[in-house]
Amino acid sequence: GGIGGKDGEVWSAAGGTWRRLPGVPVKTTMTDDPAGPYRADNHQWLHAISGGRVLHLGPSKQLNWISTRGDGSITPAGTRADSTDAMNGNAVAYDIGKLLTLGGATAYEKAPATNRAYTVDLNGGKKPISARTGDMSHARAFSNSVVMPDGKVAVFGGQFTPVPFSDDRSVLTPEIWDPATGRFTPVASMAVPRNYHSVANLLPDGRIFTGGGGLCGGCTTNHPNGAIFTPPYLLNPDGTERTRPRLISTIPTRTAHGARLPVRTDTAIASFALVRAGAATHSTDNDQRRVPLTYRQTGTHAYELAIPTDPGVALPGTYMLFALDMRGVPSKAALLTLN
Ligand SMILES: [Cu+2]
Repeated sequence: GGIGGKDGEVWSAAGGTWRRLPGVPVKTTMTDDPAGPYRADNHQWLHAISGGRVLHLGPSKQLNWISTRGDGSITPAGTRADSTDAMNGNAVAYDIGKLLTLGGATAYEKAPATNRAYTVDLNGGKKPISARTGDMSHARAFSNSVVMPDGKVAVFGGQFTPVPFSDDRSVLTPEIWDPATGRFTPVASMAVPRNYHSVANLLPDGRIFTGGGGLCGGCTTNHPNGAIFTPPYLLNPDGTERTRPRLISTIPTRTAHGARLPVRTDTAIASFALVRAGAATHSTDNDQRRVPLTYRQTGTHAYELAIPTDPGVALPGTYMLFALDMRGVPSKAALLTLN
């Protein structure tokens, strides 16, 4: 409630209680929005890592390290290369300590969106390393982006100039970003605009749900419906469905950090990945993250997966476990809760 003054707080799962962080004033994290604090503190991109620390990596052009210990603290962590403020853009944790940011605008509404995208890499030490990657074909704000089990990121919807409850200049062509090339490739177009209040989520079968948009009382742009996107990795060139690898052993529904997980499959596997269940709202999804797993082969189509020991790498929560074959085709996922 209210406008401004929303300084940091930490929620404790154990007690169900909130603790204030007087050392984490919201002011440091705001964009330069012409609408002032009503908009400037909105929809922050927050990425939790080890030791109770969080990288605040947007939508303001200024990045910050946040510590949640004691009273908390916040310290500057550079910028996203040549990025301006990118309100209503997306940030996606596509690999361990690696995020893709894209789109957004310098103001919450009625400012032109950007087609630029950036990588932010936390693995190099103290300061995150930001770099410009390929541009999208389309400028977008109010889009949603989803990391897939192979580490590529699919972006859906958005519009050239963000206007809440409007579908003007909607982008109907999704694009897929490849971390290996830094390029975006357009894919099959959507029938329904997905802008303000829309969502996109990876499904346990490796497809992607896109839905919603609008959803105010009497707006003409309400979209109380959804669609399923089938990524190219599930299809042969002629459009028929590819044969998928299968997890054939029973995967436990719960496991712990540092656990070794035996897995049997029906074919040779090239990689395994955990993708954390998303929580998409207002073009922001701080919950989704992809964690590729290290593993060793123990027999024919038999593997032992190493669940990361660090809860800052594999945040507690529910994950989809995918096995990918030599062609990059993912299995259907087993759901696995890490706590
Ligand atoms: Cu809203």
